[in-house]
Amino acid sequence: MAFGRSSRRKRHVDPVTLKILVAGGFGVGKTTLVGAVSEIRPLRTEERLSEAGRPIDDLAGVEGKNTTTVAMDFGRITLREDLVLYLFGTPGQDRFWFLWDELAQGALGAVVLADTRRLEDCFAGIDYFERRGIPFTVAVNCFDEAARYPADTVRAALDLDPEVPLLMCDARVRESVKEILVGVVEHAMEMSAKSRQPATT
Ligand SMILES: Nc1nc2c(ncn2[C@@H]2O[C@H](COP(=O)(O)OP(=O)(O)OP(=O)(O)O)[C@@H](O)[C@H]2O)c(=O)[nH]1
Ligand SMILES: [Mg+2]
Repeated sequence: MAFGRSSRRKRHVDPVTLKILVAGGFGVGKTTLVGAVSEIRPLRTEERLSEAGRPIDDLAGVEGKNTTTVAMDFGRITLREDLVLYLFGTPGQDRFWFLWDELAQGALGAVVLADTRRLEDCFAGIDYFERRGIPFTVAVNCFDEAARYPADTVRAALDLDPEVPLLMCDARVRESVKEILVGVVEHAMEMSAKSRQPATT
């Protein structure tokens, strides 16, 4: 009897854990995105934006913002019972660039968040992942106040390679963020399958 029972019991499978970076310019919604999907209380390293930082911290579009990430955000989401993502949100300001190489180690892929009001702020993130061959997708965080543009217009403005997916999202909404994360995992898998195929030329 005992044998029969245990054979019916579901076998425990250790989930695959993948590391995903969430990058993008200052105030684009990285901390918000990690907080929206994380099933653990996200670790945040927020500091108050001070009067002293005012000349450097351009708040146009996010005037209500009074904190900024100074090291990273960390969160976790179980996409499927056998697939867990660890999310690392990067600091958005240029003065924290020195942290990026640490954060990027072992990353399977990345999401570059973009705000159409300050598209140029995500160029540095895109360049970074392109140069290191880390698969990434671009997610436009559709702020209520920002004008909407067709995906192709944004792609052209960013000069994205055709294979890089571009999606629209609301960083505050769990389901919307989940879609973005599934997208980046799928894209990274495709890229890795492609790189294993023998060259055809
Ligand atoms: N309306 C709207 N507001 C948002 C959205 N995403 C984020 N916000 C707000 O925008 C501000 C910036 O969000 P954060 O998540 O702190 O941005 P961040 O990219 O982590 O910023 P840094 O770490 O300073 O680079 C916050 O006040 C959020 O509440 C969005 O999709 N729509
Ligand atoms: Mg942040």
